[in-house]
Amino acid sequence: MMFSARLRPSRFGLTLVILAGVLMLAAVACGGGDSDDDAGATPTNDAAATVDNGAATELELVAKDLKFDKDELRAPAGQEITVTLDNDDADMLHNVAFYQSSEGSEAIFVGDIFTGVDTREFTFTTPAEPGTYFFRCDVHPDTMSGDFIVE
Ligand SMILES: [Cu+2]
Repeated sequence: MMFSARLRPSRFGLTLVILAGVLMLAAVACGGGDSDDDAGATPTNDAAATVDNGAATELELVAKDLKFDKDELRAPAGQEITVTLDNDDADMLHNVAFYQSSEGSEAIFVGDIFTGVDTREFTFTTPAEPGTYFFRCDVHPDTMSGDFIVE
């Protein structure tokens, strides 16, 4: 009885030591794995990012006097693009939203509606399929819209 009473705490202690050891090993392994991944992946990612940035499409759209300054926006298919909306209408709400068609039912990307004068930048991925899509201001869809041409 006394023997087992002595054994249990020591076994428990041993278990703790083993657990601690396993956790430390896991932490070291994870840390090592992460830094290995970083070391291996960083140059590749940077190279890819540089190439992407070089070809990155940045579209700029100005909303003024309840009109967009463009009725056509062009972008490459299946790529992340940046769209800047410059809302030049003081105290007026505008946004820019991209849809599959002029029905405006299937959204590709919907930008926040915000009050002018202000500017917002959005990033989204264009459709993989080239074609003529649609963009509009959701607040003024009748007067502010255009073709979103994906090539
Ligand atoms: Cu608007």
